Amino acid sequence: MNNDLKEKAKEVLNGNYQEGGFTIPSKNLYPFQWKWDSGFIALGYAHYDIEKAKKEIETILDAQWINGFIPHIVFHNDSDTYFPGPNFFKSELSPYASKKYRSSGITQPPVFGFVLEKIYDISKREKSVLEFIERQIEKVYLNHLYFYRNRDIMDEGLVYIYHNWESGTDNSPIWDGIWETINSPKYEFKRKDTDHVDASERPTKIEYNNYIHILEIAKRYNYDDKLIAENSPFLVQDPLFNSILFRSNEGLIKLFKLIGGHDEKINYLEEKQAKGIQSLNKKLFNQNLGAYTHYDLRNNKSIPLISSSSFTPMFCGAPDNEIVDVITKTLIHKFGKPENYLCSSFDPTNNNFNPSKYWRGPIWINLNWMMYQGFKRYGYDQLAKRIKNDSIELVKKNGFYEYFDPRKTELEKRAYGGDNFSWTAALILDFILEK
Ligand code: 2M8
Repeated sequence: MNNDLKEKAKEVLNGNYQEGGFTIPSKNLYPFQWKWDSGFIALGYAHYDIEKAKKEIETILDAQWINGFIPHIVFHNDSDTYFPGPNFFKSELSPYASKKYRSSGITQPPVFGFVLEKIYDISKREKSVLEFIERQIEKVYLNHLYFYRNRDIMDEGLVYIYHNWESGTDNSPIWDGIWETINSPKYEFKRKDTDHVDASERPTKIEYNNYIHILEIAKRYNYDDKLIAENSPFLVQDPLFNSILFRSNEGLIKLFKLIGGHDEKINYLEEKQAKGIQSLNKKLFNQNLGAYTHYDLRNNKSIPLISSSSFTPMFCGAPDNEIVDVITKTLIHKFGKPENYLCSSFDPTNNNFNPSKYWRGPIWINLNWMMYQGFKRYGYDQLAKRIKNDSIELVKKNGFYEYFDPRKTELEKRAYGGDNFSWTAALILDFILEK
């Protein structure tokens, strides 16, 4: 029944594959390799072309810095269709930066631990895939070490992000209050995203100015983590970012056990994991809202807003059954009205919800995929199925777009952003082909 969709998904991925052995998220709009995109993309390839899956992971990990950091964009190639590019980021400012590739100086969620685990399962535990994992896993472990050594300044097992682009949920209303605390000077720059996508579907000019401002601060400190932690006006503990880190810890622990001989690393990760989950439940679970929320470390207060990130701790198994019951009710009550597809990226009952603007409301297939995994993990099969079916239906009706309108009513347009978007294709493939 879904054969057509499957073939089209492969076409999208193959069409975005580049000669250098990596895959761009979408033509023109995102012409380089992005960190968390590449993880989801590799997972999609694993279903029909394991060599491409391996290559995708190899090329992103090859750009790792010597301190374990993995940048959010790797500039393997030149392109003038994106801003900010390599000449803006100037990764060479950091003494740790890769000498081989230019890159950004911010990161994105650490997806590779769980991606390697999934790829191994998809390959039906093939020996050559485990051998490949053995060759790559140290780099992924080093990336986790980087986070614990540099981004867990309170020693809580929770790591911070210092830029909204690090969260992956770029212009979420979650950050609005932080922007109000920052008085960014006006920068001269030429955006390129609105050459490709209608401005109404993208962040505003004022928001972009703030994004640039935080990057300028990081550059002023040569991307030094300690100085950034002391000086950046944006310092947040994100439930999504941390849940992905924890789910990837799980993947690494499982794979290290399979490989054998890595007891010290396993112990280290298990210790961090236990501490992190405890802190996540204590610090980021908001009993009044019935959801996990972000914590603003710079201003020392929690941000009382609900987004799709609020439900992702289920993906890493953090909440107990009581909390799961509470957050599921919140999801159904606020996001799950019958007239909406699941799941909006931001609380539809909040005044700042916008169903067509990027991370301020539309549905994203990667968030749906993580939530699906989370609900399945806790045995909420009906809800998991609804999320999966909604995702497939949206793509079937509208194409492999970047994000989708949650409203089921008649609309002139309900799919937005980049077309032929790689992670949409990759994760729809996984939805259709998962065992
Ligand atoms: C979007 O972010 C980039 C900056 O990293 C942008 O708007 O230019 C986000 O959706 C992010 O999560 C994603 O990884 C990236 C590429 O798909 O695009």
